[in-house]
Amino acid sequence: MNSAMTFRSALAAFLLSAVSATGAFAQDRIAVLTHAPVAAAEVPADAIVVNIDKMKYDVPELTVQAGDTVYWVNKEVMPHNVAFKKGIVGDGDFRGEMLKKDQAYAITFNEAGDFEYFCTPHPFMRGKVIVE
Ligand SMILES: [Cu+2]
Repeated sequence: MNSAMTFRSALAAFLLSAVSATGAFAQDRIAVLTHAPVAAAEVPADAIVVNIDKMKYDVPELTVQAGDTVYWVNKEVMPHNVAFKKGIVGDGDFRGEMLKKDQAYAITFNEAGDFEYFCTPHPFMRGKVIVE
């Protein structure tokens, strides 16, 4: 299975899960294209990207417009993710899948606001997306 097929399979799985509106995707203020990480090579050339390297998010404070999609790309061997505390993106908390080296994770921000996030296993890693 090539990576493009994997991406489409994950997208189909997401669409199915969106119908039931339960679990990790039942968040009010964001949308996650695929809960499974995608290869960094699949990130569009014009994407808004936050790289993760040397135990840091390289753009710790990022400003975007409502409707924009942000891609996080892990550049190092240490696995990282993107997580939000309870109440930030919905009623519950949100924990993105762990990213291995050269894997990406995309979140679309649908509403204006400040969205502070952190890395689940390294809570000293923090960032913020400001949606206008
Ligand atoms: Cu981390």
